[in-house]
Amino acid sequence: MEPLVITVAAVGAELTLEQTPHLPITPQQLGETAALCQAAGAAMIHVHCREDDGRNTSAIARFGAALEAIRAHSALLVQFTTGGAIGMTVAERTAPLALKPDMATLTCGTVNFGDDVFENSFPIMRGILAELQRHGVTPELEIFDAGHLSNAKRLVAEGLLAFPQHVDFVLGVPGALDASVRNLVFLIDALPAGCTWSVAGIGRDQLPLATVAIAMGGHVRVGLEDNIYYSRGRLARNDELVARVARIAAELGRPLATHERARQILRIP
Ligand code: KMH
Ligand code: ZN
Repeated sequence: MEPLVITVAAVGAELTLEQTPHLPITPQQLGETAALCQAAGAAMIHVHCREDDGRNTSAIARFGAALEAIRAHSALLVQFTTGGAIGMTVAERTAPLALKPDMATLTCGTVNFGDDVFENSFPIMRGILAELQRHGVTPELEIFDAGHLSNAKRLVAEGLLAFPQHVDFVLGVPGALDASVRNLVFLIDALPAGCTWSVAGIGRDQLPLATVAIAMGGHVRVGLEDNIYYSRGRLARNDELVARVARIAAELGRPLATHERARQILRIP
């Protein structure tokens, strides 16, 4: 089986320090987290940025400082969010792409997100895709719901995207597709030939879906953005979540991808 690419989604846009003290808020903390997660077995970091007071930001200066700190402390591939936070404009969501990270997300459809709506209409997706292409940044297609894969296929039919792509199934968001093995298998079966995939289970579904992905030859995203607990009632650190996936992979005989190997697997030029 192909080596396992572990991505750490370290902070997200919504969590607060009241929920967990382990969030990397500053660029320096993101850099230190990157170093710890690389040592634990990660090959890529998914990046959102915060101001010092914890508020989400799309400021290019903050993403630039984060990129510099991550690269100073680690060799991890750097994947920027273009999902940002609820309510952000396409211009805000895509501004950091000018820094040319290794990869960036493209959420492939609108979805309920708790009590909010995470809006990704076709004009929004086309706008983000145009910016990804303008800056030569490789997309990771984020699939929160079954119809999102159909939307990605429509973008391909429009000539805006070509398969194969790397796809991340984000399962278990309140308001989107449940994080079941049955749903994961259904989605994998609907993938165009040659696509690679990873899974990001939300909350308590993170660990079982990661384990299934290791066994099936997929890849794994873990981290506080998706799940803040190590076990019931016990808050996690990002590197502990990565280390646990690495240990399970070792038990199952699945080697880990280095950042160089991950670049090949994810088709990052
Ligand atoms: N914060 C969510 C609304 C992504 O990073 O691409 C969107 C999100 C997705 O986190
Ligand atoms: Zn994110």
